[in-house]
Amino acid sequence: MQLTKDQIASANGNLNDHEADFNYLANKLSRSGTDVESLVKSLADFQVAVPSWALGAGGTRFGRFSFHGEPGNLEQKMDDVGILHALTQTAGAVSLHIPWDTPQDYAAVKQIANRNGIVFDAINSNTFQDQPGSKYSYKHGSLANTDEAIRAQAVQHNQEVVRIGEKLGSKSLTIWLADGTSFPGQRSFQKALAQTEKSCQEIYTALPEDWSLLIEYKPYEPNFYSTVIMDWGTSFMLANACGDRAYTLVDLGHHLPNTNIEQIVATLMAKGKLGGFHFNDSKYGDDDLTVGSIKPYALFLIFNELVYGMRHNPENPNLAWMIDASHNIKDPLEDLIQSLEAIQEAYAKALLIDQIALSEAQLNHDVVKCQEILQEAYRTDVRPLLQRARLSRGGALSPLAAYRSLKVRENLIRERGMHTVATGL
Ligand code: LRH
Ligand code: MN
Ligand code: MN
Repeated sequence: MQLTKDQIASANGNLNDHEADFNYLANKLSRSGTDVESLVKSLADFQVAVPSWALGAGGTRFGRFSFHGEPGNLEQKMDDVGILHALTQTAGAVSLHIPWDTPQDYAAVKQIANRNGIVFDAINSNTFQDQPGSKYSYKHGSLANTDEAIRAQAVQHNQEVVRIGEKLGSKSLTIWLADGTSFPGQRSFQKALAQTEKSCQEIYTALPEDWSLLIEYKPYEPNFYSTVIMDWGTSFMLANACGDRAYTLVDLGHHLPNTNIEQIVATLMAKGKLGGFHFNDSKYGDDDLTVGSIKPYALFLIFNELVYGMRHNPENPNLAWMIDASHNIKDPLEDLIQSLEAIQEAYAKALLIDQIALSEAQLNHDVVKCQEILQEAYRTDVRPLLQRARLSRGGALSPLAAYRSLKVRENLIRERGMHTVATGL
């Protein structure tokens, strides 16, 4: 199924209320010196990759519940990203996980992507599960395994993933390792780190020249005593050991409680080493909940640092933005629409921060003013700006309302059936 611009325009209906809301906000912001036109353009240009594994009702490792009309193959997943992009005009990229979503028919997959204006962003390898047909098991690790043959198999898998990505036009490989231990004494920390560094270097040196390597970290889970790439510092060290085109990837859920993620973002960007971002939200750990559902203010503070870094750290590359959220109780497309909206909202609010006034207040040690400046931006209802950005590209005034009024899920069920189970996670 594909949504046409006409269908979306008809779902949008009369835009008079939007015009009034937008004009009110635009006048107010203009009076305080904001260039509203360029702000709307920044929002319209901001694209986030949808992970192929979030399109089915995947959910948690404890249970999967079949969802109606969910995609059964990669082509159908690409169709779903097309629907999301048509509505939101923000989901112009997809991030594949291999082998969960290894293309069978490259031409068909590329054709769907082109038709929907979608590009292939960072591609993800998977050495945290045993793959059918593989000679060795990753039970005791992959890139950090004590056994050279197992490490070589894991390196080769990553190289294979790059070859797949090359056929699609991806330009970066994301690695996330489950390697670690669940009990003290199980493994030498130093040897595991050294093996991981060597394996990462092997992957990095085989990369095409215009590719980059994104190294994701996570403090615990699935191992519960130690994880080899446990934090941003370890990832940063490994990226430096690889070379200029290796970077750290921050997944919002991969931190110990109360970690100051915005400061990590600032530190990495100052060193030109923040390469990618996985958005989600959490209450406890790596909960992978809808972006902005639990801690929207924290997300805003993170975006404040991202905006600052994008303006002041030209040596930092353009970031690979991706959603990494999945659970099993919402319609996955509605959930992704909510995540995309939350990301845009946090970005818009961060763009509204009066940076000149903020640095002046910082120099004057006016702590109260500093907080007021941040919260003035945060308290602004930016939704009319998001609407304007979407409308400027032919998207929906309200993607969620349009999704429901156009009966997208009902149509997908008609096409694909009631009892469907997505591939992947
Ligand atoms: C690990 C992770 C990583 C994987 C994805 C499925 O927790 O965040 O990015 O590739 O989940
Ligand atoms: Mn992740
Ligand atoms: Mn995760």
